Amino acid sequence: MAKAAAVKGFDEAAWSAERRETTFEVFRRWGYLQTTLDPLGQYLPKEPFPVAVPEGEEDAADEARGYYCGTIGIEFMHIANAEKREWLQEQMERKAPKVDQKRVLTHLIKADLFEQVIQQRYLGTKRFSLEGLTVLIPFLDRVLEVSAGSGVTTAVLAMSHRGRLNVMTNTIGRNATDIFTKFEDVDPRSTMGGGDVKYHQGATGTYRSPKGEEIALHLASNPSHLEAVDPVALGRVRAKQTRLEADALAAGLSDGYRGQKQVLSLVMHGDAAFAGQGILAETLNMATLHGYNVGGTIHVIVNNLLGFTAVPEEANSSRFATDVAKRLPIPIFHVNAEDPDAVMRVATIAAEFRYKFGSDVVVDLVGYRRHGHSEVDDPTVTSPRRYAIIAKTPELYKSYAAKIGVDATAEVASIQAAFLDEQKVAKTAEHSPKLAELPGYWDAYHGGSLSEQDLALTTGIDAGQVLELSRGLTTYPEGFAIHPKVKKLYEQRMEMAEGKRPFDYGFAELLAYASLLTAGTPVRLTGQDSQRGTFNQRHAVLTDVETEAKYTPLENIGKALGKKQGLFEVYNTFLSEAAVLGYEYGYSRDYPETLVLWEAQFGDFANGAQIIIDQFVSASEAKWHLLSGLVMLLPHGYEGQGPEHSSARLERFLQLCAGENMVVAQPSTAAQYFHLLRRQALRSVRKPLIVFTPKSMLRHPDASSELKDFAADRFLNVIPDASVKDPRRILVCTGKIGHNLRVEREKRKDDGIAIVFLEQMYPWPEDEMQAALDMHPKAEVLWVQEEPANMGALFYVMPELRRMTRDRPVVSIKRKASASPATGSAKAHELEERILIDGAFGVKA
Ligand SMILES: Cc1ncc(C[n+]2csc(CCOP(=O)(O)OP(=O)(O)O)c2C)c(N)n1
Repeated sequence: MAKAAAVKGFDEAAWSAERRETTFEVFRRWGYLQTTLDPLGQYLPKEPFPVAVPEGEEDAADEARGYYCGTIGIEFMHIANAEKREWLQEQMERKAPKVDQKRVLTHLIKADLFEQVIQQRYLGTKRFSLEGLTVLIPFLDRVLEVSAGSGVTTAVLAMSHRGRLNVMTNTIGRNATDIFTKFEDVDPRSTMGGGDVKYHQGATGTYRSPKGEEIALHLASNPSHLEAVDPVALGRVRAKQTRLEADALAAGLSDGYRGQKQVLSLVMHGDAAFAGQGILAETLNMATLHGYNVGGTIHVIVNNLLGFTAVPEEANSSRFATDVAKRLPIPIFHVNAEDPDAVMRVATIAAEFRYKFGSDVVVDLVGYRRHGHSEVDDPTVTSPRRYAIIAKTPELYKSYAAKIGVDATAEVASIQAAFLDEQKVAKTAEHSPKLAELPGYWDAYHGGSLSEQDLALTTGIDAGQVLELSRGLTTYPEGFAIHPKVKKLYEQRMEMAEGKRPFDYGFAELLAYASLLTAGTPVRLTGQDSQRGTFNQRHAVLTDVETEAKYTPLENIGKALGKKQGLFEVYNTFLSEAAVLGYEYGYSRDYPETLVLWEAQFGDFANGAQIIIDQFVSASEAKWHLLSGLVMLLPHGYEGQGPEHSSARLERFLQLCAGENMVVAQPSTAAQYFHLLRRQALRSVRKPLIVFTPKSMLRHPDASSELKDFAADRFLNVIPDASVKDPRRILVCTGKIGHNLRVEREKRKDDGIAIVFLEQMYPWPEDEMQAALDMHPKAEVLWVQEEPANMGALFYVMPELRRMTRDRPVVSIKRKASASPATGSAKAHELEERILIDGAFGVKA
């Protein structure tokens, strides 16, 4: 070095700073590989750097090692944004800030003793203990403290089984007695056939920071299916943010980000689940998308390096369970969970980062699992070495108290006594407490059965209103270069409104939205290509052919008509079903006033979201008393497009129906669709609505409607057929096949056939169907469906029809049972349909 300095003009300080910087760059990029993360020293051994440290830079290397190779590892050099990288670097390359160690210790004691009291008093029950990762409790406390200081007033938290009861008590602030009462299971009769296990239920509470700031906390109810709750939580956050934003807007206070700054999204994960479940990867992809952004989610991996009995090398192909998060330009922290001070430091940086940059951030808390997967499971069978180490590892509060030099004996005794007291109270409690209380905006809505008001509801609008709304719907700015085809369509829509042309589905739908929006109901519609509509039918968003600028008439309909309006959102979603449906379900949970709709591109693809349908949409009222008015739009119909573009699997939805849990409908005309959507929004009951929507029928003359149809009182659950007298047969059907049968009847001039449309399948429209059947008491009854015998509504409808017709025979016409929903050949499809229709008219094939 001395030699180099002798060269004339050589700036030694700059040269040395550059060498130091180069050395630091190596540690910033690769330091996380040389951290000590597994507290038990078994997994995640140090790995050599892929790049050598520059020679002669030992001092700089030592300093950098101190920042990047201790008990905190950070992956952040994949973030292209220099401001974010530099900010993170600054946080890491400085002395660790002071930690309120006594507060941390208290939380650690509470976390461990809560588990120990359950273990003592309810031996042999599952609780999915947090022991081995009790640092989660002070971690959450710190995140919330920093967040409260940054202006957060509400947080939605989600997590699976691990440590959930602990978080409910020690973070959310649920009375421990309530939790213990669940172990007592004192009131089984109240939940027969419904309810849920204690470690799935939601909870609400309040966080109070040391300075007295408060955050309303909501822990989302979740099912066993790991990670399924992730998008649901984010959707809930978005709804809460949108509500705040709408309130701010109304008060003239909106800055566009108020909601995001005030509502925090925090999701906890198991390590194996984070690495394994695709819905998590889908959820990560929402981070910055316009329709899904929530201003950053703090993801926390409660990482015990085990997934049931699986070890890390069985759980993920890469070094860390978190590697899937590298799809995003966000920091990933790994921290040894047995170093609470380091964990507090990471909590602070993570919460500040989320707030400062509105970005996701991942924190991987690496600890262990003191017991088996559940407490009734013996882990020494599969992980004997790890559990031998665990047996010798003291509780964290003990080692931490020793480290900070505090005698915690008295505090331990008093915390233990408090939990034991609460347990005693639980033993004598008479009823299970309700774990979730709904916010005030749910007051106007109810579950269970339809109210009188719902039954009396009318949804029609008169011709004057149709005309006015249609003007708003077809107005766009002057100079906007609209596509000639869309221009023509918009002109045709005005002709529909003027009664010169029948209404098609696409316009009837927009008319329903327009009528709701201008009466103050917000509407949120999402789905792949939903702005235009997969079948080119909607055109809710216009594209300027010269600039590609977008214009959405429904966003501006209030302005166009000189009225107030509700918020209209329509998004083309990314290519996901599970996460997107989960998100919209979550949104509907926190915004019951909004008509929330998710549209599948083709109905079949909804099976990619099956967990959300089974675990949330159909069952949340029964399990958690939680309601949703979510609408699923599922294009359905046999049109020769092959196995995956025909069936929305009607049978599966009908099989999920019981106890008035949801509504399943297939409106056969444009106006019926209009009334159904309005009914869904205007009812006071909140039930998910599954709508089987048309494809080729979107513009079919038989499915179109007249102006007067929009003025009808309401949606008809059954459309009877009074067009024929004394028919020999009543064909009962739903959807597209009914129109085909009508066309056939016309062709054959056969007036011996009545065609009855079942428009609402569930709840079964008993009275309306009885009336439709009684209209033609001598006719034989046939159920006709396009689906094969093992699919469609057959299994559901036949017993109902048989019961209702008593002495009249009921038979069915359908395709023969098949493993695949539909043929791949368009010609075979036509042939099958011919046979079906001939059968319905009584012609032998
Ligand atoms: C989708 C899904 N598949 C399988 C299971 C069964 N299961 C329950 S917990 C668990 C292991 C989870 O491991 P991890 O995510 O690491 O969380 P931990 O229990 O270790 O905290 C498994 C496989 C499940 N609940 N959900």
